[in-house]
Amino acid sequence: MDMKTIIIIFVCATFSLIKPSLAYNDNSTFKNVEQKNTKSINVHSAWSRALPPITPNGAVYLTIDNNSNINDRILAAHSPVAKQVTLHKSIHHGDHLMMEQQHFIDVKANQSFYFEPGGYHLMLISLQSQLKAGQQFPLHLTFAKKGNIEVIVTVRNSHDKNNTNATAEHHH
Ligand SMILES: [Cu+2]
Repeated sequence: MDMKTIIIIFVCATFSLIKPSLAYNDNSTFKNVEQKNTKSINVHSAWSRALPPITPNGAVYLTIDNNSNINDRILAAHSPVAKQVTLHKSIHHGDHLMMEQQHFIDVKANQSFYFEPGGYHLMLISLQSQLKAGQQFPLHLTFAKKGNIEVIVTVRNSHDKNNTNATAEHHH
């Protein structure tokens, strides 16, 4: 493992040290992003697992269909339920399941990209309140070309049958 890899790998438990009282980022980064090709990318099937009280972090899973002929890239994500939302990939390092932060994620032309348990996910850092089953909240994705897309995330219990992609549990 080279030095660069060591630097970008971290465990999300680190974030439990961040006080939730810190103000979360405002949406000022959205203002410079133009809205283009509004029908070319479809974000759907967004869900998050219901969590016990005082759980510091959560994760969002969703599907992105890039129906255009243009490669695009996710640069950032935001949600009012968390202080910060980061792009993560779960990786196996020996016996350990770790999470590697991604600075961006490519969503190639005419392809779908899946955020799902055990793989890529959107990490909700420092939740502002408990995520309860049945609740819904907005999440904004910032794409390099498409601009901002808002998706509504539904909170589900982990035993719900709809969580069919839950092949690997992943602790935060
Ligand atoms: Cu993570």
